[in-house]
Amino acid sequence: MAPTNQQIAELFEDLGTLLEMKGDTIFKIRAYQRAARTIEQLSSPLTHALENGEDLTKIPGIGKAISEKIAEYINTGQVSAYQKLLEELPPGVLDLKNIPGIGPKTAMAISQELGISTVEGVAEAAADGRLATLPRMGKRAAENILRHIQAVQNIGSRTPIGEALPVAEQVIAALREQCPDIGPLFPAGSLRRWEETIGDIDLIGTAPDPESVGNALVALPMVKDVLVHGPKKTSVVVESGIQIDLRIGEPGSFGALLQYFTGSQQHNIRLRDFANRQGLSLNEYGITNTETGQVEEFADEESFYARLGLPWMPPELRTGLYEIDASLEDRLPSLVQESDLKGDLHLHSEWSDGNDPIEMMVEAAAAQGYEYMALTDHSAGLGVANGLSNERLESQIKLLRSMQEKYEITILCGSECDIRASGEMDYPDEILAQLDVVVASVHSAMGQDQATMTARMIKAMEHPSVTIIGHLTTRLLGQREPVEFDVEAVLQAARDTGTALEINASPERLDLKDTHAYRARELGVPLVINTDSHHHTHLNKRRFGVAVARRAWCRPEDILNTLPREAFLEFIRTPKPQRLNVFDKRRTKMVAT
Ligand code: DGT
Ligand code: CA
Ligand code: CA
Ligand code: ZN
Repeated sequence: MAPTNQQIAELFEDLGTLLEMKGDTIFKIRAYQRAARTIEQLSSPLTHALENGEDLTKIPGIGKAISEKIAEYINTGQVSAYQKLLEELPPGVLDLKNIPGIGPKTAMAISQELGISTVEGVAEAAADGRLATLPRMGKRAAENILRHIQAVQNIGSRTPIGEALPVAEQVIAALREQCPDIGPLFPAGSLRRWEETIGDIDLIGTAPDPESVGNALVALPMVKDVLVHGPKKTSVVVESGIQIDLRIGEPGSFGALLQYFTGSQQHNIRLRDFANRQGLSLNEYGITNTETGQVEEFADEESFYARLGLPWMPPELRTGLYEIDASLEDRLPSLVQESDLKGDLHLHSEWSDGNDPIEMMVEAAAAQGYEYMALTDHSAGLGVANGLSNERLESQIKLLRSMQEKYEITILCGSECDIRASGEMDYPDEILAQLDVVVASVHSAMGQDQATMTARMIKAMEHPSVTIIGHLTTRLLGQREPVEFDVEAVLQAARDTGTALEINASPERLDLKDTHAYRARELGVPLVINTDSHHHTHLNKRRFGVAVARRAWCRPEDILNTLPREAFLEFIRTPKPQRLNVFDKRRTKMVAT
């Protein structure tokens, strides 16, 4: 089989890692990493480009050497430079490097000094104390590595939403193509509720010929296994290993079907109790009067809920916790939407570890219809991320200020500045003071104990120039556990210092997660939805961040970057913590209307 772009991108990512292990030059490592990013984003397969005789070096970031390796991979199924590196290095060392908390050097040390070549082996060595004896490791770091390995095992067969949603969209598009007369066809279940991980994808729809849709599903090229193929339900497993349950019902009872399979199970149980008390019972076909046995059907969810005396509830709220009581008391929030966002305050360019030139990122933000954006390349503390020295940051500020006249969108000068292990910032105060927006993030020393990490975060928030804390917990879904800290103390400090907290929309982070964002909102912490884009197409990922905010019951006025330009500028120009007044003013006003 010809390799997919994804596989080619992974090969270059691995090549970069192997070179890093060998201690090769940063320049060469970065070239491979950037090629990997570019290839991942290409809209058409490289195999086709090669067949058509296209010149791959025309693609930005792909030079002659890389283009030859792509051709070699496609033509022979392997790349000799890669094979050679693999042979030079101890077996399994790449797998070890993929464990969070283990960098290239540690991976080398583990395989050379402990003779370990598997993830399971590392877990054992972490548990029995051998891992802690390695140089620069220690007990605490070893424990953290064990936690990360367990995080991967715990996610088990659940799929992060960032992977599941595109699969669902692809299947829906393919089914529509095969059966043009299909009616509504939506994701239901956890995907419609925007849970951060998805057990399986549920698709619910109607069609004049329901069986034809099930037949079309089992015949899709991406389908690897058929579990159920019946008149009411079809279940398949697609290539990526995700299960898809498809149910096609009657248009007249579509509301009950969609409602039932949207769940959550807990919401349905609460709703059923609520209905039972009215002498009604619920199922996926409709609402039954328990006395007469008469079944009422509902074409949409609104009429279904209305029959129970309830308003329609956004799926993100259907957890079975508070939403039914809130709706009875008319307290359902009107939730923030993508179109409410007026800016993105966390964007990277090729000046640090982003893929694209500054202009491209500015234009991508403008294309979203934003009124403002902040460019926030990394500070110098990060070696491979190509962070900006004081001098490079100052010249970037000059450049951005000079670019402004060409654009309608307000370009804010920013930085994603490392919070050092001590809680100090990675740039001197006088440099930070020149910036409009400072996103302060933890990228190192993630294994600190809870008290140290809490103090570190609070110290960063007390800095007058820090606008936002980026991806607070640093977790990577299913890959890296969050850092340990006192969540309540940190959220309270955010409010006290007037520091905003980021909801990082990047689907591998989703950090803050929904429950943290919920509490932050209650405390009156300004929340910002940022994409942390490293590529101009990543700005579209905001939908995942908006979903977290919605699951946290956030209205537009709870989200700082829904403020119109003038108000947002007033916010950042007012010193902390008084700037909270700008945020609060709008919150009370909008609550009243
Ligand atoms: P998942 O797939 O684990 O991420 O979570 P869901 O919520 O998508 O669960 P799934 O796929 O098993 O079922 C979809 C929905 O169907 C679920 O949210 C509620 C409804 N449902 C399924 N089985 C039951 C059940 O036994 N009782 C009730 N009340 N509802 C059910
Ligand atoms: Ca499901
Ligand atoms: Ca299911
Ligand atoms: Zn970051």
